Formats: sequence, C-alpha cells, structure tokens
Amino acid sequence: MKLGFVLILIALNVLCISAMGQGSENPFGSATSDSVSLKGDIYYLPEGASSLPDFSSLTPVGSIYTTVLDIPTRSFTSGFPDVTNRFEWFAIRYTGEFNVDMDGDYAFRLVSDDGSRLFIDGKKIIDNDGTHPTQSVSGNAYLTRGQHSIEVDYFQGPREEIALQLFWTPPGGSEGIANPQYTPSTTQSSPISNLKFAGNPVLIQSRFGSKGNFELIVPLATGGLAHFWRDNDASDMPWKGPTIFGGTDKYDAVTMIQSNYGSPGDLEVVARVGDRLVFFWRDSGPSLAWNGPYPM
Ligand SMILES: [Ca+2]
Repeated sequence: MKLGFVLILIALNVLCISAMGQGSENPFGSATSDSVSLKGDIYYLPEGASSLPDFSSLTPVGSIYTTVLDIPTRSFTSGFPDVTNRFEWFAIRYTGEFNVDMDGDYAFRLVSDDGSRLFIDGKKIIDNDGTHPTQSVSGNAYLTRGQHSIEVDYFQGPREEIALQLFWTPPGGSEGIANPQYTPSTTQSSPISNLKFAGNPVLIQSRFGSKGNFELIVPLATGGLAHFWRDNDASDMPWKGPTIFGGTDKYDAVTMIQSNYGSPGDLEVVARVGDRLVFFWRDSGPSLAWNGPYPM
C-alpha cells in the first residue's frame, strides 16, 4: 500500500471519529438539554424483545431532547453519540407538556418501525406496539385550550430500519407533523414575573377560547419579544407562556391585532427597533409558529 493512500485512510478515519465525537445531533433528538422540548429517555431492551417494555422496571441509560418526532423510514446504525452506540434493541420514552390554543377534537397519527404508543394526559390514544415494518395508527383526543401532558413510547427491535413520526390535525386544520408549543415543566403560576422587560407592551383580547383570551406581547430587556396569553375560560385565568421570538434585536414598542387571515385569525405584530419597523405574524394553526421579522 502506498504511503499517500495510507495517510488518506488515516485522515478519513480521524475525520469520522471527530465527526462522531462532535455529533450530539441524532434523528431521535439532540443530547443537548432544552427546557421547552420533549425529553426522551433511552432504555436498553434484551435481544429478541418483541414489544414495548415495562418502563417502570427499567433505568434509562441517557436522555435526548427534541421538539418534533419526524423520522421517516430509514436505516439507522449510528446509535446515540454521547449517550450510547446502541442502534437496535432500545426503547425511548418521550415525555413533555404542551399547550393548545383552542378546544376541540385533535386527530393524531403515529407512524413507527417498530412499536409505539401515544398517551395524552395519561390516557392511551394510539397503540401501535409490536415488531413490524413502518405502520401507521390513528387516534383522537378532545383537548381543552391549555396545558396537556404527552408521552410517546417507542422501541426499535432488530436492525436496522427505523421510523417514528407523530402527526396531528388540530380542529378545522390540516394534518402536519405535531409541533406543539412545549411548556417548561417548571412553569410558575405567574410566568410574567420571571422575566425582565423593556419598551412598551401591547395587550389585545383575541378570538381564542369562548370568552376571548388576552394576548400580550412585551419586549424583553435581553432582546426579542415574549408572547403570553391568559386563559379567560379557566376559573383562575392563568397567564401562559412565554413563547419567545424575534431574535436578539432590542424592541422599543409593539402593536398587535388579530386579523381575518386563518381561523380564528392570525396575530399580526408591528414592532419598532430604534428607527426601523418590522412585521411578524403568528399562524392560527396547526403550528402556532411566529414568523418574522420582516423589514417594512
Ligand atoms: Ca426496526
């Protein structure tokens, strides 16, 4: 073997090793903790396992974090960098809290290879358990506006194909990858008191909920904008949020309306940064994502 070729092989090998070492990204989630994600605890299964385990009898070997479950059918041999190199005979239990903005029937669809299950508020909505190629099972849950718990259990049996996708269809919406606003599990009863604000806030009464909820946008002292909403249908009218958006610009003032785009209506925001105006809009669903800033 020529020396040059050997050196190239060694260089390639070093590249591969360093790429693996840096790689906290993974189709199942990142090893980096994020307080507003689903947390996935990873468990080892015995070889030959043909269904989801009794998680209560197992100890997790590590955790990953993600905001969506969107792994179409693919091969998987990389394992979980920084956690474990296991790529078959493992299970993941994802748990988190999420908010929905309106009451109604939500359809869910769980696609997996191998088995999976979906629980909302502790109730089993979908059972897609067992060793099988990619298979889709649907279920429904009536959800009231506000916070709900979610759990998705998944296992990968024998090598090497995997799949795990959670879709949802909010009331009146169309199907997409479920991308709810996850709430930190440490949410305080008054989340507004936990942040430092600057500039002028804006408050409107929206068409969300039966009475119309309050929607508040306020500039953060550290940059960006925080969106809070008050659930006016709940007896204790709790403030929820924040959803933080707008990057790191420092905003001086904000104004907002709820428009007739989308249903029940997108939130439209104009904010001032120094002597410039920028525009944002928030989709009514299913993503409830803030879009912008767009220069004006
Ligand atoms: Ca499999």
